Amino acid sequence: IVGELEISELLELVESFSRTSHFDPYRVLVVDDSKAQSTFTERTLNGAAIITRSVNDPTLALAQMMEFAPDLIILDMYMPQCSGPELAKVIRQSERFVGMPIIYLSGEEDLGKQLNAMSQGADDFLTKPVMPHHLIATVRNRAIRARNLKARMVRDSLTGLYSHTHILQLLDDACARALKNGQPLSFVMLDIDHFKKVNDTYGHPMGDKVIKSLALYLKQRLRKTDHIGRYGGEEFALVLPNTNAENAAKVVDEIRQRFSEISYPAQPQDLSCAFSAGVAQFAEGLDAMKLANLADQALYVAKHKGRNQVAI
Ligand code: GH3
Ligand code: MG
Ligand code: MG
Ligand code: MG
Repeated sequence: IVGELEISELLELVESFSRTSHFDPYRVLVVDDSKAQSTFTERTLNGAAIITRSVNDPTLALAQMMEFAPDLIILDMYMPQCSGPELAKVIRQSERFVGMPIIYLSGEEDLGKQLNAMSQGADDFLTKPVMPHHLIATVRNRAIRARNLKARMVRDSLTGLYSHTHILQLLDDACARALKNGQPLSFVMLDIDHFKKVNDTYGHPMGDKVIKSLALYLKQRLRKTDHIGRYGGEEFALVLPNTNAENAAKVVDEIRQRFSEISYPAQPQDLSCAFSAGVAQFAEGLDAMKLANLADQALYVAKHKGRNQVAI
């Protein structure tokens, strides 16, 4: 399709893609050893259309965070298995949860103890009994800011694709899943050929347009279950679940062919670009970093063999 679209139409499509966002209700994990307290907290938040889950054993909190993917955590301070501050400290050690808001909800009224608990990486301290609208307002304010921040970290602002860090995290998750279910998984690194020359000849804004249009084409062409990242300047990374290296190379080569046929209107003459790609398939004993290295090595081979091609 892209071959027949004018670049201006393409960019309009890019804009409309980034404008459509659907609101997901906030998700809150409630960690409290008292079932009565967590039920009360959950009911209050559910009344404000906030989705909740509770764990009464704090040692299960991390596993629930991975599974439930909350926007925010409400934490009790005193629990028999592990205290709130201890749990907060562990949560903060995981790179995945560095930005996760943690709010204490506790009967502790001693300001010194409250501040001490906060110093382990929490954002707020609410004392029981809390007014429902106070709880709801605190959760909403924290959650909206955390989401905005996360969206900025997860997505690349030029293309709307996943950021370098996030695509590697998705690859990490995909490796774990592939190991468990035995399905094939491929990782692809893709790099636009002679891109420096594009910038030098046509200017940086034209370079940006090429990057955006390739991003859009990848989004249009790949499956919903595939993940697309902007790995670096003119480098992209693809996580393709349920796909072996051979099939991945086939799809990427098709995309390569179509992309190389696009003619961008420009002076002194229209511009066409190409990319090279390297494909690597997941196998036991590999992890995200090793797989990325293999794809990078394959990309290097494709470049060396003359560019505008895909290598495994
Ligand atoms: P090769 O075929 O070996 O990949 O050659 P190349 O010129 O593409 O390789 P190199 O990685 O040396 O150059 C990439 C260039 O991409 C350098 C940089 O100026 C440009 N670039 C990186 N990010 C952006 C961006 O966001 N926008 C634009 N317009 N250019 C970018
Ligand atoms: Mg308690
Ligand atoms: Mg490069
Ligand atoms: Mg390049």
